[in-house]
Amino acid sequence: MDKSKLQLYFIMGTPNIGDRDPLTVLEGALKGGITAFQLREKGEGALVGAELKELAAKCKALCDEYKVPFIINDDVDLALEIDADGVHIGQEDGVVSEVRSKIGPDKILGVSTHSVNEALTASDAGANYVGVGPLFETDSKENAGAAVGPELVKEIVSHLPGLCIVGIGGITEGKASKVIHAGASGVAVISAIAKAENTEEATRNIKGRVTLALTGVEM
Ligand code: 3NM
Repeated sequence: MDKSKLQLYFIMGTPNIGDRDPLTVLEGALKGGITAFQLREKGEGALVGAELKELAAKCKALCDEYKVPFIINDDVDLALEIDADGVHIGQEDGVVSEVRSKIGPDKILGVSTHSVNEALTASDAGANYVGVGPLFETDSKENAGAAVGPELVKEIVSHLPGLCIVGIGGITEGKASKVIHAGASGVAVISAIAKAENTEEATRNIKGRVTLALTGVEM
């Protein structure tokens, strides 16, 4: 896949944003320069059924306006129904090769991984990119496990140099460049954008750090 689409990958669901409007938060992030978006409705109060479908369709329309890929977490059927650009699954959410067969060759398929072996298996089974984490401590995912640090990204890159990797878990503006320097194509964040007071500004600041780290011109 086009690695540049992973530079700043925003993940959000309604449980991450309190009583704010998800489309307002998403639009702020799009204006600030996110390069991909994943709708992840998980946890207490998460939308399901018709409400989830309605929100997903609206998020897709907004992402389309900004030409940013729209990815759905876990729900392969919903992704197909609303013609999302891709799906992201965890280790427990299905067999990667089966999901690939179901969505066809053109949609983006991302897989959460936590070791070199998992990354290799996902890549062989047809993943376009892998998420690697949690790199730092995070409150956004239940049972995320212990922070593994950017070293795991480095290790996976050394074994699988061609693989698109996005670092995830506790990434903030201050930590983004460490993740890129470890060899990731980009950073995936929930809180650093979803919980920011000014969504657009926070997004722009993280994007700036990522871009500088990728071009190697930071001081
Ligand atoms: N997956 P925040 S960590 C959704 O390690 C998710 O696979 C992770 O949220 C993994 O940016 C995580 O707020 C939560 O830490 C990321």
